[in-house]
Amino acid sequence: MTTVLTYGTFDLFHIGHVRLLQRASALGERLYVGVSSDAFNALKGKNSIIPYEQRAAIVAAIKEVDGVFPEENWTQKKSDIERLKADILVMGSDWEGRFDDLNTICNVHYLPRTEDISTTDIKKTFEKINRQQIVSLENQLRNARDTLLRNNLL
Ligand code: C2G
Repeated sequence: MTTVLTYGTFDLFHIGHVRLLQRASALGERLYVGVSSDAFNALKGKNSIIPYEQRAAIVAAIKEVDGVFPEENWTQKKSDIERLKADILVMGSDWEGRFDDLNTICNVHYLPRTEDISTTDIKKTFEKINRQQIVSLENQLRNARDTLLRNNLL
């Protein structure tokens, strides 16, 4: 029974996350996922939009996932691998090489990231929409004010 382990924030859950979990799952019979806690995200410099409980529940609902636990720090991977008897640690290619030191206790495997999708890009899209909405509202207010002024109502 091959056990696979992976970690992530999984904020604003998207297809890149799904594909990573599906490919990780295909490497064994069991897949466990360490989901970054809100506190650990802050340490990683990532302010997740969705709180840990919901991010963990979403990942746990993926049919390929057999178990979820909190990732609280950078140093718990070795004890997680031993506790879960993980045979393979899988991470996306943006982490290439970062966890090779764990090769002494399990296979470390990096999978290509899914192109053209990221939580950061999703956040930027929303920020852009918000900015456009603010500009539009400012223009409407300016037009209304000019109309009131022209009619000596202001
Ligand atoms: N991922 C991917 N393709 C994307 C986006 C993400 O394959 N377009 C992968 C990442 O490489 C990672 C996993 O999906 O393996 C989760 O991504 P994040 O939620 O961004 O996780 P991250 O912040 O990289 O946390 O200790 C390891 C860290 O907890 C990993």
